[in-house]
Amino acid sequence: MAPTGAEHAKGDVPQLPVTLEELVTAARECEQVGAAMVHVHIRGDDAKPTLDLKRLQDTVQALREQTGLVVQLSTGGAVTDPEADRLRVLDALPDSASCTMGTVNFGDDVFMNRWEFVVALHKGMQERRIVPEYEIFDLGQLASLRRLLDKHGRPAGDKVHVDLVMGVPGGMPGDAETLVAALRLLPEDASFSATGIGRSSLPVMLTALGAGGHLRVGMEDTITYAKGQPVRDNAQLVARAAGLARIAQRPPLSPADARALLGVRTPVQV
Ligand code: KMH
Ligand code: ZN
Repeated sequence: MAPTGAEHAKGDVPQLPVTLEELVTAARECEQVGAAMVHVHIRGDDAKPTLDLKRLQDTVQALREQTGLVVQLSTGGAVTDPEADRLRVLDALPDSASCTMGTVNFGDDVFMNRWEFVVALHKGMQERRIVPEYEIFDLGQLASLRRLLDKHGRPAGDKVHVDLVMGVPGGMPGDAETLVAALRLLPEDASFSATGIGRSSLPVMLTALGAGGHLRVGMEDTITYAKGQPVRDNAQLVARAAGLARIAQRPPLSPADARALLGVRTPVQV
């Protein structure tokens, strides 16, 4: 689950978890209703996105102490974050970190992920034994993932896990046809999860369940639960996803199962 993101302002979405206390509370509530992993963007005292290393380290520690979730830090940050700050995220030694596989238009902005930068992230995670989640915003990025693995080797833990982030304005659409098209391009042994931004949340969730995928939900991606109904909190989204997964006879994984699926190991400082 992705509780915060970097795009929504606390002033517009008061229920968004932005302090460490709010984040840990959200993570605990979500774990209780079926989440296995937390994808973390943190905020500063001004509630704006930050990649401050000390704050990231404190966040990883607090989530490890107070939840059993797989702790994944975002290296995507906000579209304005410099590459050096995004690479430094790895020094907070999370269980997992995101690694976006290419540049994509992102609404009116550009989410920049140069090839050399992607390679540096991939290698940085290999060295630190951090498990990557390869974030895919468009189909061509799956070809880039194959190229990355061919040229630079398998990730830490030897499992390839992909997250399809669908429905970003500028990226691939969040619909069933596109999700099925993505499956053809996945590395052979990869596992995948999917999330649909905004109103594509439910179509993507239902298609991913039918196609054998895992789910990501959270207020990073969706702040409207149903037409005209703001999301109450992250646990509301996780509970709905867990319920649909049970109906689909694909009940949520425990955090321990997720660790095994992803090949999570103990990270090391380099
Ligand atoms: N906030 C987006 C610009 C990631 O976490 O790795 C990038 C993002 C992807 O959310
Ligand atoms: Zn993110």
